[in-house]
Amino acid sequence: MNMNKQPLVGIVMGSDSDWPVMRSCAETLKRFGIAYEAKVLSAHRTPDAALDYASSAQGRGIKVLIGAAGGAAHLAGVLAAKSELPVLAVPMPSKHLQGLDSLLSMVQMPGGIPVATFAIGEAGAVNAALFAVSMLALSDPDLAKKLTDFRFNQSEKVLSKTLPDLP
Ligand code: RP5
Repeated sequence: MNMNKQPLVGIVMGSDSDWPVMRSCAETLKRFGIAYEAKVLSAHRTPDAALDYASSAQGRGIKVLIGAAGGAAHLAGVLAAKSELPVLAVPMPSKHLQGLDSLLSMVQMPGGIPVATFAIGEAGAVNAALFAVSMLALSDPDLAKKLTDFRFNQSEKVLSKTLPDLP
């Protein structure tokens, strides 16, 4: 992302095939004006690069890591193993098990190395971004105001819905 700002959130996904889902995570951060970096790194296909990325993230000014992967989805856990930053995990809808495998792989972390796991797919991708916004807003009043406005507008949108009359 080119916002000429220090990236605060690192979005890492196991494959570029995850991007169609994770794009909504990046879009949500962008909507709040949060600079992020998005990368493809795999716990299995590029293990050394994934470990290097995680261990250097905090030193480079990243505040939150978001890891997305599908199938045997170990990426978020691997990031958490090498970084004390908060790690948010987004299970990808996998080809054969619809993401249940991804969800279970991500959520069942051993005690001591936490990963916060979100819903499978796009809702999880958006919510991981919104959760990062909430964390960053704790020390950024302008961002906190944007989040309040976002929630207000979202409620207004829902309340304005009408249902069709029965014929
Ligand atoms: C995981 O394997 C990726 O996160 C992706 O969800 C899944 C399939 O990857 P591709 O075979 O599409 O590259 O590592």
